[in-house]
Amino acid sequence: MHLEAIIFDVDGTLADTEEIHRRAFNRAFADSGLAWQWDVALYRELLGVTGGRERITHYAIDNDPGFAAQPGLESRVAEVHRRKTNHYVAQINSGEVSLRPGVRDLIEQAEAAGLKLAIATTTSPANIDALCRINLGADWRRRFAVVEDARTAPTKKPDPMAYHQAIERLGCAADRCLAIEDSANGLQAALAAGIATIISQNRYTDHHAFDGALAVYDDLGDVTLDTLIHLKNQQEAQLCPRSA
Ligand code: XBP
Ligand code: MG
Repeated sequence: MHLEAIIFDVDGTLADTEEIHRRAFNRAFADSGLAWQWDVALYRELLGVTGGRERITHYAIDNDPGFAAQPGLESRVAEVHRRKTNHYVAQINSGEVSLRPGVRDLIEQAEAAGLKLAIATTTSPANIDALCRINLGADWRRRFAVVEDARTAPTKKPDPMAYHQAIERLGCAADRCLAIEDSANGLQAALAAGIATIISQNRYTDHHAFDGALAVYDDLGDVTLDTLIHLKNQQEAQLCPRSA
C-alpha cells in the first residue's frame, strides 16, 4: 500500500449540502430585496460555477444586468453572500445535515491505519466548521492535517489550487494521495494536481462526466479503506507494472 493521505471534498461529498446551500441563497436573495429564485433545475446548472460569490456574480450578469451594472458589484455580491452564509450555517447548526453514508467509517478507518486526512473545498470556512463541528465534534479540526478552502485557495475548482496546496502542506507526493469528490469540477481539479480520485456522486452531480476517476459510486456506504487501497494499487500496477 502506498497511500499516505485521503483528501476530502466537502459539499456533496462529506455531506449532501447543496440543497441547504440552495435554500440559503434564496433566503439571502429575499433578505436583499432581490426577486431571484434558484429552483433545483437551475441550481443544478449553476453548480457548474464553483464558489458562492462567483455563482451569484455569474447569475447576476446573465439574468439581472441592472444589478450587475450598478457600481460596487463585488461588495454588493459579498453582502448577499455574507447573508447566505449566515442562513447556511443556521440550517447546518439546526442539525439538518449528517455525513453521507460511509464517510464517518472511512474517516475512522483512515485514522486507525495512520493515514493523514485533508480537506480541499471551494466552500467558505464558516460552512466547513459548522458542518464538521456538528458531525465530527468540537475538535474536528485536529483530525484533518490540512484544510484548503475558499479563503486559503481563492482560485476555485476546476483549478487545482486547493489540491496543489493540500499536498504541499501534507508533505505527500500526489501519487501517495487519494481524493474523494462528487463533481466534475472537483474531479478535474484533483486530476490536474496528479491525484487519483474516487467519485461519490449525488442528485446534483449524477449527470456529470467522470472520465479519469478511479471509480464512481452512488455513495461510500459500501466503500472501505481496503477497497480504496486496492483500487490505488491496481492503478499503480497498471502505470508501472513491475513496481507493484
Ligand atoms: C461546492 C461549491 C460551493 C458551495 C457553496 O464546494 O462550489 O461554492 O456550492 O458554498 P465543494 P459557498 O468544493 O466543497 O464541492 O457559498 O461558501 O461557496
Ligand atoms: Mg463538492
